[in-house]
Amino acid sequence: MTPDEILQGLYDNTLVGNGPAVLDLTDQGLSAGMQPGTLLFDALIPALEEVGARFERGDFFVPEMLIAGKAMAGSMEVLRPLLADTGVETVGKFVMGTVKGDVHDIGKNLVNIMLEGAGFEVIDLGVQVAPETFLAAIEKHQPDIVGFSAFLTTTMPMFKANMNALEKSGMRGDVLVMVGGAPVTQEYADVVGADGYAADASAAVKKAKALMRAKRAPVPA
Ligand code: B12
Repeated sequence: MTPDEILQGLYDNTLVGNGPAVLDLTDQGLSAGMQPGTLLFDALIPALEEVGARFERGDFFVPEMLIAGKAMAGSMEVLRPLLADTGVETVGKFVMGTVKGDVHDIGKNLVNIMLEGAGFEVIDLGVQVAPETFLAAIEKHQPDIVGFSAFLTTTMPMFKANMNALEKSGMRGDVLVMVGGAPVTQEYADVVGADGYAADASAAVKKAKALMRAKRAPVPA
């Protein structure tokens, strides 16, 4: 197979969520001497972007997003350490977790996969993440953005608890905050003082990228 055929195959198979083929083509590409960054930026990320676009148009639904994301995640397991070695610059660093009291993680994981697909380094703290755990992770990893996910009306108030903890720690100014989850709305995000909200994984990536652009090129005062 030529490098172009490998890239096309990676793109096509990621789009349809054919995990074993994606993994096989990743191995073939690397064995043929292709750069991990080429496989990521010229095939996997464009495929996930297309998945996001199809989802927005209503041509793809959550299951298609999940299987495409999973297919890419398999390849990322192989590529991640190699990318770290070659020093490919990430778009930004994102710490993500489902808030305390909440075990829903399917939506969060989908956002993580799409963020990784877009070139973010994602540190996933898992579920039932207490405010102090978020704080410790922010201190340790110094992320650009922290994401809080909640799927229950009873756990959404943890956003405010996390924000208060951030303020109290003095780190609020160092990190942007994004919130999301099935019951969360833009209005609720505004009330808790988050910097960004998104209703789905594709919109989350767009918002995160926009926040990074604003951060890197702040409007002069
Ligand atoms: C699967 C599921 C479960 C699974 C979770 C498995 C898992 N590993 O996640 C299990 C069975 C464990 C579960 C348990 C419970 N669940 Co439940 N669950 C669901 C269900 C059916 C699907 C949720 C889901 O994963 N959707 C798929 C994803 C992809 O959803 P999504 O919203 O589109 O995700 C996107 C956005 O939210 C956004 N997003 C998500 N996180 C973030 C974060 C950031 C930063 C950003 C920017 C964006 C973002 O991007 C995502 C990807 O596109 C929903 C019903 C529903 N239709 O939502 C109920 C639901 C959420 N559960 C509900 C309830 C009540 C419970 C329980 C309390 C039931 C019980 N009595 O035990 C427990 C609570 C457990 C706990 N303490 O957390 C209620 C919540 C009602 C409410 N408003 O509070 C729901 C709505 C069902 C209902 N209609 O009653 N549940």
